[in-house]
Amino acid sequence: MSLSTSASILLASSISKELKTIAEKVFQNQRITFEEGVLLYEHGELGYLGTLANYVREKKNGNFVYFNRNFHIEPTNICVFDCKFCSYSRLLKQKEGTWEMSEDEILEKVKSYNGKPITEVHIVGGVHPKMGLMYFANLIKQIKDIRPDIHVKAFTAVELEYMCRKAKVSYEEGLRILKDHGQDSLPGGGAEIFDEVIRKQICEDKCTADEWLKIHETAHLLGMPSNATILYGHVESFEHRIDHMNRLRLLQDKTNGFNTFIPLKFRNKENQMSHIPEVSVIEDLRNYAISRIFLDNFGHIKAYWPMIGRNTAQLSLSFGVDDIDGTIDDSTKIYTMAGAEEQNPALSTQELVELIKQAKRIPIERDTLYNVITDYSKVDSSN
Ligand code: V47
Ligand code: SF4
Repeated sequence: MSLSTSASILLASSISKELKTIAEKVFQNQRITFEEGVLLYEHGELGYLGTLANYVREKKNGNFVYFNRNFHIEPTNICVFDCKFCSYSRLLKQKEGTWEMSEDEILEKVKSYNGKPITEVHIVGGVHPKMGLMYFANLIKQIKDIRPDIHVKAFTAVELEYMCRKAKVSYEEGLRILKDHGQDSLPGGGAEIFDEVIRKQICEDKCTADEWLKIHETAHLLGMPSNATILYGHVESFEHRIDHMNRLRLLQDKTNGFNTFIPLKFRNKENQMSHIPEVSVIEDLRNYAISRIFLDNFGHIKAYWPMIGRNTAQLSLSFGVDDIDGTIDDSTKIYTMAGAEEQNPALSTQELVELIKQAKRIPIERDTLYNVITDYSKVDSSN
């Protein structure tokens, strides 16, 4: 046997020993370290990762898969920032391809859902230089006047940082104003990759990682829960993905204010990073699984089905995912413009329920805070 063959056998056996140690830790409900997270990315094969992630997923969420009935409002795609991965935003001075909804159009859209059992409106968009904190606070108040029952999940930390800076208020003051006007929680966008070097390469002019984390921490302290995302599969390394999740895990230890973690796969259509190939479905599934294993203090892992498509969303339910977002009603353009699987994302509740049942899981319609609205194991699905 040559020296290099025996060295690689030794290496392989030490890696398999480490993978065995990680498996033991997971089955004993112990937290894995940064280095172990990286090792999972480097050496964990799909079946092994799926087994571990499914163990964690079933311990936390049994056989349930959550979804909600929601729609999106994207008030504008005009944005002062220039994220290299963004296919959706346009500068104010650009004439083509921009949209700006008027206040009346936004309120009409909300009214169009009157009588429909929608529980959440998700409001995000470009960072428009002329739409400020008080404009949005009053908008939310009017939305709540129309639909007092609806949960308003609005504004990424990127939008909030800009609004607070322009209005010359602290994050706490800004968030308090929005909360008093009816905002209930924050979506998870704008996190991208926290590592400062990568952030500079892909979105250098928007809020920093520390600002993103501070805004979410402040929201949690004010009683506004939030989500967290990661944008993966571009120029980042496995270390950067684990570093990102580690910063979230530390904040969650402190506040317990995150509801769910949403891995977002980089899509490469018509943006400044279009030369970067997209990662495979196998890598998507590995990434969901490692997120589930690493983020031991997050209740839920969400697969955003309009982006990865309904087939991969179904598969992800065996790799740590317990939430597939909502009905959406064809109300978002962020992903369709970036080349997502679903070009007109809308699923009826019945279709979502069927999709989950086909994966042999129990569909649960939830509200934004994961209170159960309907447990479909107790409902005749022909209804
Ligand atoms: O921050 C932009 C991402 C995010 C691309 O909280 C892209 O429930 C892939 O955060 N390829 C905004 N991703 C959307 C978001 C979100 C979505 C669904 C649910 C929730 C939630 C939050 O979209 C941005 C950015 O990371 N994004 N361009 C692209 N080319
Ligand atoms: Fe603007 Fe958001 Fe697009 Fe960045 S990702 S350019 S902040 S709309």
